[in-house]
Amino acid sequence: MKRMQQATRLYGILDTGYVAAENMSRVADALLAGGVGVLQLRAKGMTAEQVLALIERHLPDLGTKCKEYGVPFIINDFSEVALAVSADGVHIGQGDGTLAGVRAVVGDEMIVGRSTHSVEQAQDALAEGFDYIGYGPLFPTPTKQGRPGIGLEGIRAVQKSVGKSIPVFCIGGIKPENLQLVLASGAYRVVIVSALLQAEDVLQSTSKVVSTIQSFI
Ligand code: TZP
Ligand code: MG
Repeated sequence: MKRMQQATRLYGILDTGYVAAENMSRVADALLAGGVGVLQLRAKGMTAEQVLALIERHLPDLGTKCKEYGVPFIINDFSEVALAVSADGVHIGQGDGTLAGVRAVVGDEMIVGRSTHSVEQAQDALAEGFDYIGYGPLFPTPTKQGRPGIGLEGIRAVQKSVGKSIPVFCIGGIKPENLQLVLASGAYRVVIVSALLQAEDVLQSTSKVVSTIQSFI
């Protein structure tokens, strides 16, 4: 498995829809200390310049902290921001262009991930050469408005079709309450956004989720 660690099973997202700028650094620390294996910064509705300013003002040490934890730091949507802050990767959706377009900006070393919503899109992402995929939303979620939940039935088919060559992260509406069900439906890796960011104790919730995931082989 290139670029991503085999052991990485929980992907955390620092999402500006849930965390105020002044709390970002504290919440990032809690996600990292709680045991996320990848950390993405997602700022829907912001421009690249605004995301860069947010990082400079509120998260100047995040890249260094992620390195200390051995956790890849990923920027959602903006290749130029990833390059400017020396992030470890970029994540793009179906409508965000091609892998070649991202590589033209960030070069060959960065991790580049793609959101997928079907077996076909997962296959396409694999063939194109993405380093990992997200698959979802499994359930409808306020974090990704306007998208239907695609259910749990396709998880095994996607994982089978992608094989072991790149990691598949299931996403969308996953919470401590349904995590066992998601794992029992074949998910090996998951992304959890709102349920961790809105937890009373982010560190403790993250580490509980990590324990639950690890108890599932
Ligand atoms: N892509 C598909 S679902 C989703 C994204 C970014 C949001 C997942 O957030 P949550 O809060 O864990 O449902
Ligand atoms: Mg996008």
